[in-house]
Amino acid sequence: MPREYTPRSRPVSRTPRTGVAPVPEQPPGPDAAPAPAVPPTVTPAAGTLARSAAQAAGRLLTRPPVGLGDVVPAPASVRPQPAADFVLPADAAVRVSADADAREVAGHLAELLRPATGYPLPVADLPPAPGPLQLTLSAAAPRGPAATVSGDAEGYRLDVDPDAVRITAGTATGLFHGVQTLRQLLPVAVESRTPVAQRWVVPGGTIVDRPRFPYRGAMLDVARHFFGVEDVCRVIDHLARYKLNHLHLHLTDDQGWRIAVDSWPRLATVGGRTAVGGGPGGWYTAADYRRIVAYAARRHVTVVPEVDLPGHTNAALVAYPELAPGRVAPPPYTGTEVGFSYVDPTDERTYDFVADVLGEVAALTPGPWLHIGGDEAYKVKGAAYTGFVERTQRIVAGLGRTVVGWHQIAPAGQVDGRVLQWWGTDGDDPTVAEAVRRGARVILSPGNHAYLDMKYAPDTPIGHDWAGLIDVHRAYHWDPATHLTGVPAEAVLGVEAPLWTESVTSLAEIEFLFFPRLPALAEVAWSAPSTRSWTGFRERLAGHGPRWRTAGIAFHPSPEIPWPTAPAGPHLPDAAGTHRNPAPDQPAPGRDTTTPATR
Ligand code: TNX
Repeated sequence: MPREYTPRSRPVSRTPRTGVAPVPEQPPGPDAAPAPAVPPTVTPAAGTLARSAAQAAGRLLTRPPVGLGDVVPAPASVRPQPAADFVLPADAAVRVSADADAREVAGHLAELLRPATGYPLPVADLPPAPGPLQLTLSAAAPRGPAATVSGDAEGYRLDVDPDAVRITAGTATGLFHGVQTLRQLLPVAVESRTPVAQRWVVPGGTIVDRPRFPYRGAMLDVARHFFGVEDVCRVIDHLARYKLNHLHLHLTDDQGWRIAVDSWPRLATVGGRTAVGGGPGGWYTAADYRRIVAYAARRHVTVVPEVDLPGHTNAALVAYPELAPGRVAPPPYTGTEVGFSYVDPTDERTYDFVADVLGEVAALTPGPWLHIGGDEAYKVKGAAYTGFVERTQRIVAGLGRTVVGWHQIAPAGQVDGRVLQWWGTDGDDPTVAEAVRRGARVILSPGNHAYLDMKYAPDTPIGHDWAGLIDVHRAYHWDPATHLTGVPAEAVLGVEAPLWTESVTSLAEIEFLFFPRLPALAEVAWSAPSTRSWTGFRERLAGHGPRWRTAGIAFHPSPEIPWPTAPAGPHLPDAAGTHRNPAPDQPAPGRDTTTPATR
């Protein structure tokens, strides 16, 4: 069962912006272009007046409940055309360029829309009949940052007029992001799992969009507490919704080893049996892991596997004591201290282990990255540490992959393309700046802005506070391009929001810490500074509360966000202070293991 939360405060009431129709005119979103000039007035005849009054009344009844600018993360450009709204017809097909990846995206759009609309939405190739929903691959489409991550440009263009919604992109990934935008432009009820009688209106106009940074991610620590494949897939859905394109899985730590390795089988079967607080743990078989990778790939999310070395290895040492200094098996560890364990960097057998494990993980992982951890290895100091990291980096390069490591690996020698994941709390790190001068790139995960395991407020019932409290404003209010002294924007690959799970035991708790901060960090990573403002963000984000509620996603009803007044009935926040959908077709979020909670 999800742990009960003590409500911290009630959401601020305000006039509903979503979920109630009709809403006469939406003010343009914060990113909207100025309204077109009003045409000159002439004195009209009575008949003309009557006709235009009737048209105006008709418009009042059909104005969509969402504004074209109400998108998170904020798009690069938004031009509303209030007279050009689109209504999805029940017999619409999704028409798509004849390309296998684009067809997948069209299938994904149809799957998103079918449950709530109840429409059949067949998928068919473009041309011959263009039809009302069109997904087109075009070399002329907006692209976005150079293809530094996956060779994939991610921009898209969305045109909405009364005849059609057209998404155009250079790649299937761009089309996919356009689909996520379209989803947010439809009424809240689009999130329902059962058919809703509703006019499916999309606001007219044009969005042209592209990401600011190519790497936008979140991390899930499946080592402290284990989360099964279904939970991880649901997390991937959350990332995709906000155009995040990397899921970093922290697969190994002192408390548990979570990935089967054929050449060292006891890592999973022995090292996987523990978790923080003494629960049963668990691990992914190769087939489980492939399912996660495939599910992510269909949502244009790349999995970044982390094997944390040389510290954070107690679970591995329990399974294979020959890797331990002195070859003595330590007891299994289910507490929450860090920095005490390490594999012996002076023993050749350690490097067989590292090569075997990384080789198998790489073979299961199509993405370019292998994350080698490197954090908090307090017992492996100086040259022993940098020597270990450099050898491990060479192993990764030999596997044709790019090294990612926590920023502690900065002093080690440079290998091509190396990426440091920075998790410090003050923006001054000369060692990282020096590594950047030697060619390293940086993923920013500042502990005091991006760590989703930090509490929102002193009374947040789960989470840590060693890096400070992180409310939504703190998650939102920083700039990756200027955050670290001596690390220029060109060296910043992107942003990642890590969720460590010492205190997190269920999917509902993951969601409670994700929402609403994950969308805030997604906007930091995706949106150009000129389109971002806290005022605009909190207004746009407010409309997502009802979406999460309808989708059964738990969230923290932060008092910083002007949530619409919850409609009466079952969608009110429950007594536990999180919002969730009680619809019977929703599986109750929760873990499939029964690990007792620890604080
Ligand atoms: C530090 S940040 C860690 C993790 C903990 C986390 C808790 C980093 C690279 N290491 O081992 O889980 O703090 O917030």
